[in-house]
Amino acid sequence: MKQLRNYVDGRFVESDRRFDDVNPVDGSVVAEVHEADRATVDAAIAAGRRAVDGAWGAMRNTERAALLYRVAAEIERRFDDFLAAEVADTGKPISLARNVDVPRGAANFRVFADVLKTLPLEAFQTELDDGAQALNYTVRKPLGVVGVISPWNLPLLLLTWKVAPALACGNAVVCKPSEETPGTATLLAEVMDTVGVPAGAFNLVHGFGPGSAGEFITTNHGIDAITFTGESRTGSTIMRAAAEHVKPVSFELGGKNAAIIFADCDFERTLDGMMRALYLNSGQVCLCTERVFVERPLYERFVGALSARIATLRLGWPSDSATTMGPLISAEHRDKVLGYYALARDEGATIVAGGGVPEFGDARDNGFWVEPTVIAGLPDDARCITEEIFGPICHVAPFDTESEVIRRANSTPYGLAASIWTTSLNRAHRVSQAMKVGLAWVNTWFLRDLRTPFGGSGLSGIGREGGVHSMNFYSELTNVCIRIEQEERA
Ligand code: NAD
Ligand code: 6OD
Repeated sequence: MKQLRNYVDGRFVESDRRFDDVNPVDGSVVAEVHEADRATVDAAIAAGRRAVDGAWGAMRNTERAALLYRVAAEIERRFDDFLAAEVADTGKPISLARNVDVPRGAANFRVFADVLKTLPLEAFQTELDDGAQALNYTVRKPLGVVGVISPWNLPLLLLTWKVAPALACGNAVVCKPSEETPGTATLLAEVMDTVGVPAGAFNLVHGFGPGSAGEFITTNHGIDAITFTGESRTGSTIMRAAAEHVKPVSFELGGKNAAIIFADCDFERTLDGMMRALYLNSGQVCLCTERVFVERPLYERFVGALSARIATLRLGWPSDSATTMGPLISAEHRDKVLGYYALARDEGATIVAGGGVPEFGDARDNGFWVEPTVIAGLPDDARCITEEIFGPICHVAPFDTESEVIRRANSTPYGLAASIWTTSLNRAHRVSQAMKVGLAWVNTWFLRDLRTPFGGSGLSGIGREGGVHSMNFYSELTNVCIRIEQEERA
């Protein structure tokens, strides 16, 4: 059986406690994972501290950027290994991992190396009342040892999205990937080892959240900051742990994202876009849409066309290039999503499409599959409309006016993403700016430029990452203020 080990202070470390890494396609075991105990996590944090105080901390920006480019190149050289590991852990279609997950794993390192090389210092010239001047300039220093805790839905993409800028800023990292998807993180440790990232700068510990590696990271006083992607409830627990020593946190959390479709939209493009926004990665993307509002004149046509398109989704083996949808990540998550399918019926929804479990007549019946689903007819305060489900399900509802739909779309404690579909330029600007979200897309969805701010408000998170925003989170800024006399003293 393949063994996935921890990586601490530049060495792969075993553990007596092991757990299974399960393939959600058919429930088979992919690998045995070595769970880090508290001593291993403490050792990783101590190694991180030594790295920041030692060779890693002393490294010049240009050298650090060069190392990050080498990480990107090595991920690309081992592209097929990363692809196989990501697909085995998640069951996602190989086409998706090939086009999104693995390329973004490499791109995250390249982009933040670029940002590091081009980031200017901030400076202000201050004129004083007595005629003298002051020159203020700001220098960046690492925060220290950063705990990186990531989820299972886009495992490599989301881990590297935080590891790359944290390393670019000269921090050491102690990473804990989701227990569901430890594969690509372990390969990343191999990459760090191969390209010569100094011992202790990158550490990887495997395990669970409470009572395991996740909690051991967040409660260790040697951690200087925590960056986390996952459920809002977990973010709240981590925030409590971080509060004791007032550690900075960056949180990318859940969403209950709305799409607003106006009657003047480009219908076919909107339908294409919505199929991605609803069912990419089986709806397991924090940005996915779960609430669709359609302007009334278009409502029946849109619902009919959406149902017809859902029937063309191909639930299949990940290796089949025709497959367009995979399983959910785990039995537990499948049961949660099916619980919402049942709740939708209890709340009085009309099941427009799906709503069940597919049958394959082969090993996939041991996996964690659900049908892509559309529901309708629920009031805005129904639980299926207000709670994040994180599966291939959406609710469609008609609306009559722009102000009405803005109010309804914004009436959620989450604030991550929205998409607006219209050909009216004025409406596009008006409505997207009125959305209480961190990310508003117009006539597109999940189109990313890694220099832009990414994050959410409310239950969807704290802070923004991306480009300079990441560099600001992962750096400690020191302002240097120098008084400059205007006259030479005799
Ligand atoms: P999760 O919160 O259950 O787990 C995320 C990570 O936190 C895992 O590594 C887990 O082991 C760890 N963890 C759990 N409890 C912990 C604790 N008490 N202390 C420390 N670590 C702990 O989330 P998930 O189920 O893996 O991911 C799905 C969720 O993530 C969804 O809610 C989704 O919306 C959200 N998400 C948000 C974004 C974003 O950018 N906003 C991106 C991806 C996923
Ligand atoms: O594209 C990104 O940088 C990013 N953080 C995506 C998050 C997707 C959520 O599942």
